[in-house]
Amino acid sequence: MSQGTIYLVLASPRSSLFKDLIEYYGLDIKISDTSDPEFAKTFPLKRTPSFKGPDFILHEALAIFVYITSLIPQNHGLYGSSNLDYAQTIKWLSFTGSEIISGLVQALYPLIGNLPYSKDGVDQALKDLESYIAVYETQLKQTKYLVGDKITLADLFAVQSIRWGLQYIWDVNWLKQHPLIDAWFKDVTQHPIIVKSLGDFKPLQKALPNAPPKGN
Ligand SMILES: N[C@@H](CCC(=O)N[C@@H](CS)C(=O)NCC(=O)O)C(=O)O
Repeated sequence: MSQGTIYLVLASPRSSLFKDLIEYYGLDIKISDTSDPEFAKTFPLKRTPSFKGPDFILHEALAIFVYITSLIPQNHGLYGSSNLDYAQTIKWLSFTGSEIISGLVQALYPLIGNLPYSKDGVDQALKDLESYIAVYETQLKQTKYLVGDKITLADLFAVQSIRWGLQYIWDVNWLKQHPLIDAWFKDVTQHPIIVKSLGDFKPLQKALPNAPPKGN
């Protein structure tokens, strides 16, 4: 019996890892998108990711990660190997899904016309993002990965948002200024679960300037 349907916007850093997990572990979950009429009917807020199980629904990326990874039979180590590792993994998933992705939205959307533009607003959002990225960096000075010496779901999810940033507001020069993030990103994106989608990723040579969107 099908394990459910997940609704994703694949370009989004909150959605992209779900497809890789489902395919890598061969889960019987249908991948659908926001054009599916069932999506708007079942999830009136129309936010992704959203999941429809056999007799329940879930929204919130964090909850969907916990549920979907519970369907993977083998001891996959995606949350590390102790209760504390589990808590740390959840901490990083939450931090990435809230602070980092919301920060990226605040910096990027005004540049592409999805939010009203103000130069100061974008500068502030970029500054806020630097302080969030510094939280990853502080951890990566202490441990090879976000939760100790092995890659967990925390890293696999976090690099989705770095990838999104590197398609718009950060570039090769930004990576040079963040050597720990650069090395960690290159390493994590070779992990077997995500290498197919991110292994060949190339960051922008030149990020979008802090300027009103073209056409305005
Ligand atoms: N708190 C939710 C946020 C979900 C969310 O805002 N998703 C974005 C895409 S990344 C979305 O669907 N935006 C469309 C909208 O808000 O209408 C979660 O963690 O999953």
